[in-house]
Amino acid sequence: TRQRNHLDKELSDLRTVPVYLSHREINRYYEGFSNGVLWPLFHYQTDMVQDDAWRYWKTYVEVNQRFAEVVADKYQEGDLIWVHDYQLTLLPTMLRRLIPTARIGFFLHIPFPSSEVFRILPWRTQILKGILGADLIGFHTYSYMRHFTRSLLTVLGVESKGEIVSYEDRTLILGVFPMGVDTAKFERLANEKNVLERVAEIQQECRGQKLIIGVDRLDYIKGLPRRMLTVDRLLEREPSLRGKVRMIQVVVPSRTKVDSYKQYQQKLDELVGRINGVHATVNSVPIHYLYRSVSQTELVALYRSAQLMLVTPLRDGMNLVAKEFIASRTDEDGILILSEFAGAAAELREAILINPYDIDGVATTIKKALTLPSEERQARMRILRSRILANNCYHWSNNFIQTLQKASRVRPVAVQALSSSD
Ligand code: ADQ
Repeated sequence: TRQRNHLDKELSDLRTVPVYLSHREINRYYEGFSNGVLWPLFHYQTDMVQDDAWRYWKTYVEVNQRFAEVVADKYQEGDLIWVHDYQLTLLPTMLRRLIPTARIGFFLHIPFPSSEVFRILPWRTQILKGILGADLIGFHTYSYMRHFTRSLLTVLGVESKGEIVSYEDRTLILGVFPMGVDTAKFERLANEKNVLERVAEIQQECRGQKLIIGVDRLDYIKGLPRRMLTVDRLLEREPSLRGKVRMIQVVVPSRTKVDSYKQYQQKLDELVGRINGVHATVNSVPIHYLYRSVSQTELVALYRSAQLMLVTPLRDGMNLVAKEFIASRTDEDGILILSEFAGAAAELREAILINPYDIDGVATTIKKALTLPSEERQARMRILRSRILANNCYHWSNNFIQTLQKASRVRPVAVQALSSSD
């Protein structure tokens, strides 16, 4: 109790109200249903969906209800409510019941899958109805939004007109809000003296080797084994590159209690060991694998030091690492190889887009990219930079909030006018 009181006080100083969960709830609601069912399904990893999902559903509902009660208790007339992500899909409608006039926004940080994949979910109806309690529903890309409207139609029979959905007696707006990063912060860090010193140090340690980097949370959606196999294939096909390229892969431990993550980590460890065993020379190993979180300084120094960054998720809602890399390249150099299955690919067309499943093809792309002339590297980086600088994380949140303010003012009459004009 003493610990909890202390925590309550600290959170209240941050104007934050906690919702406490028991071990059992964390197990079933968070690890079981959210991360063991919704996460893999929404990322098209259907084999990873836990087959005992039905054991967890009840707790998922209960915890969403608890959040609803806590929010309703704190709610004051005129507040805007912004619900985030797949752990809280039922919350918008639960809140709508408790506070019918509330202005509620919902943003999904992960992909919304094709309706053919979404309808695998036994609770597809409840989840869609849960989200529909919001006035504004936001996604990272147009294609996620289209998948959502298609699911509304096939699962619920609810039609949408462009970005407008009429559901029961209400009108909702859908919107695309590609999330950005704090570009000013990364630019500032990238030019700091200690970061530049660290860049020089890293480059010296590389002794003229081309540096390729990867930075990811440990997750099976990030495509890490295939990425390692791509490096393997590159060195197998081009033995002359052995000792000439160095890959630094930083992996941040995550969801370490979930079994599928533990197995994945083991698989990755073994793979890196094998590849290094095969391609190492007396004085260099190809893959430097760091299984830990690194400081912001070190992260930006890595972004700045690399010739090439590999962002190759099998699916990813957006992928902010790709944008942080671009924001850090104040030198307007560096190449980004980006999976076409990351939400970021919809905006970052000047990156080199690849299919992460095509291991041999990506190996060829890396080889070519490493010899790209500097004018082309810079031309691509300049456009990428202008694009992400214009859409940073502050722009993202302001845009969502302003649209929510407008969306929650839309009444059926106004909607009639809107829909007849499109
Ligand atoms: P994540 O899957 O966590 O986010 P991502 O968007 O890449 O993935 O963000 C990861 C964050 O962690 C970045 O800010 C990065 O700097 C930091 N990070 C990663 N590796 C690190 C390391 N080794 N050391 C220190 N920091 C590290 C989810 C979705 C994404 C979506 C975001 C935001 O899965 O697709 O982009 O939400 O909506």
